[in-house]
Parts: sequence; C-alpha cells; structure tokens
Amino acid sequence: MGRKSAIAVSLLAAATSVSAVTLPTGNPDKNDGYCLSGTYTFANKDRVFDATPHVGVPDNFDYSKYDFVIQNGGQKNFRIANNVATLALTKPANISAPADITKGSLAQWIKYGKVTAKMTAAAVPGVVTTFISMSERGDEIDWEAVGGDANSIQSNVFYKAIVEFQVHGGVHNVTDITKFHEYTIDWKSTGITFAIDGVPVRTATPAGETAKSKAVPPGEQWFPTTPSMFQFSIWQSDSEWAGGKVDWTKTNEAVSQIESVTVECYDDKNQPVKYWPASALARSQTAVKDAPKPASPDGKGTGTGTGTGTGTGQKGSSGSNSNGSKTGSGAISGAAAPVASILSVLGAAAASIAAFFI
Ligand SMILES: *[C@@H]1O[C@H](CO)[C@@H](O)[C@H](O)[C@H]1NC(C)=O
Ligand SMILES: *[C@@H]1O[C@H](CO)[C@@H](O)[C@H](O)[C@H]1NC(C)=O
Ligand SMILES: CC(=O)N[C@H]1CO[C@H](CO)[C@@H](O)[C@@H]1O
Repeated sequence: MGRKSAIAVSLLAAATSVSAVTLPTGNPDKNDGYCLSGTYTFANKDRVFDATPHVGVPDNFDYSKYDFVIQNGGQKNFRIANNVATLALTKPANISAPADITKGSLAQWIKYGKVTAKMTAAAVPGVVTTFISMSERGDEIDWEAVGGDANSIQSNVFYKAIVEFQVHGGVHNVTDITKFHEYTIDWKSTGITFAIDGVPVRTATPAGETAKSKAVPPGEQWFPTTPSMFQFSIWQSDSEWAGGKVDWTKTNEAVSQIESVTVECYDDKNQPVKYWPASALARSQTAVKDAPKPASPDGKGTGTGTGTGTGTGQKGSSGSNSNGSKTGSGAISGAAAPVASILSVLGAAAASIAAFFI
C-alpha cells in the first residue's frame, strides 16, 4: 500500500498522534534527489533530528547536520544508545487501542542506489518491522518482517501509492529476525534486487511487475522511479498476516534495532558514484560554506549522527499494512569522502535547527 492510504489506515487503526498527511513543500530534494554514499551509524545522537510527527523531512532541512530524521515516536521510542538505534513499540496505556507507530528515515532522497540496513526485527505476533523506500508520490520498495514468523521476511514493490496486495510480493527465509542481519534494497532503473546477508533472494524488474490495476495508466510500468527516503518503522498491525492481535499482557514492548545503513548512490546509468545528482553536491557545498567553522581543521573528523524517525503504513503484498519508519544516524564513513567527511566534521559541531512541522 502506498503512503497516503497507509497513513490513513494507520490513523484509523491506531488513532495515532500523526496530525497531518500533507507532504512537505519547499524541499527540492524530494524531486531532484539527494544521495551521498557512505555508511551511516548511530554513534552520535546529535545527527538525528526529531521531527515527530512528520512525513519526509521538514522544509529547509539541513542535511549537513543530520543523517537521520525521526518521523514518529520521538526520542522516547526512537532511542539512540551504544551506537545503535532502538525503535520501540511500547504497550499502550489502553491496550484495547493499538500502540503508536515508531518511525524514522535516513535523511536522503535516493534515486537510484543500493541501500543496506544492518538490523533486527521484532518477533512479537501482530507487530510488523519495516525497512522500506518511500517517495513523495508513493513509490515504495519494502522489506517487512511480520512478528508471527521469526524466520522469514517479505519483499514488496508499490507504485504511485496504488494498492495492489498479493501481487508484487515475496516471502524469504531468514534465520531468526531478532538477530542482526543485513537487508539490501539494490534499486536500479532496470530492476530491484533484494538480498539478505549479501545473498540475492529476489529481483523485481519493470517488465516483470505487471500492474493489475486500472489505476495504472496504459504505457506505465509498475516500478518505482522517483527519489525516495529509506525508512524504518515498527507498528502494531493486529492482522492475521502479522500473527494476530498483539498480546500486551505478555510483553511491554516490541523492538527493532538498527546498527548501520550503508548507501551506494547510483548515477543515471546505474553506476556507483559518491553523490547524486550533481545538484546534491552543490547543495552540500553551499551548506558547507554557510556552516560554522569545522571543529577539526583537517577535515577528517568523524561526524556521527543519530536520528530517529517514524513512518506510516505501507503494506505488504501479502496483505498487510506496514507502517515503515526508518531511523538512523551516525557517522559517515571515509568511503564517502571528500564531501561526506567535510559534512561529518560540520555535523559534529552543528547546532540544532528549527523544526518546521506540518
Ligand atoms: C480503550 O480503547 C478502546 C478502543 O479504541 C476504546 O473503545 C475505549 O473507550 C478506550 N478506553 C479508554 C478508557 O480510553
Ligand atoms: C524456507 O524454509 C522452509 C521451512 O524451513 C523450507 O521448507 C523451504 O525449503 C525454505 N526455502 C528456501 C528457498 O530455502
Ligand atoms: C491494522 C491494519 O491496517 N491491518 C491491515 C493489515 O493489512 C491487511 C492486509 O491488507 C489488512 O487486512 C489489515 O486490516
């Protein structure tokens, strides 16, 4: 399911505190893309911006200061400690109502790229853990772990927020989702390869994902083609798909942990590049120019950031809504130098920015 409908479902199902579904304006990145290759961790919680509740990133978001954005749940449920982000779904005061989703994203708009998250998922029946891409118009690529099965994870592809369940999904074995695994979304214009711990398990191609819905105009293919944020979330589904209603008498919270997110940006020929598009670099450099003096003159500082985010529902093809949110924060690895390392240094010294809530 696409973002808007998923949000609606999420709001209905959870009576969440998400107050609006209006998407942010004044941010060119969501249209043009903003991708910087590197490995992002949660070594520095100052690099995680709490925008709860929010979709996307706030207007005028300063990418040089933050690696991750928390979109729902706040720092209370998107916790950064010991270099790891823990996304918690906490037992609601009233257990007859679903818990509020915890969601966050890597603060980039990627088209195309290979993104790998090292993370754990909750094996609590009724709970869904997600790692997904989400674009402004609802193009979406999903990893979704349902709490009712600790030994599988599902892949899915959505286009323009059009709901076509059980059409574009797959179910893949993984040994114990509560342990750290590396889940990869390798998204090229020619196809999406899903990999677990470096082993490809599925490739979805534009020609292979035939749309069933009349909502897809003739001549268009069911394939994500718009800049997307990579989002993490944990949410209460209560559906049969997810393992039934969450039993809050047995647990006080369900958690997913993220250790790192590694990004390899692709250019318009699906070739790995340090950044994409060229305007992303230009904007980075503008930020660098305007930013306070780096704390470390050698430009080799290791900026780290933490972030939290929240996401709103997406659903798996097997018929589930997943509110995916991703969070992450952290240091940009040296692989992304020189731009990323400059940004890292600046990030280490950065102050917080104003929040623009919708
Ligand atoms: C608890 O949640 C249920 C389901 O939303 C609702 O009907 C009920 O009124 C709530 N109880 C309280 C005390 O808020
Ligand atoms: C996945 O696990 C099931 C249950 O253990 C097994 O029957 C099946 O062969 C596995 N599939 C693959 C592709 O390994
Ligand atoms: C809570 C919620 O939205 N559950 C939905 C999950 O997705 C399945 C399949 O689409 C729906 O049947 C549930 O209602």
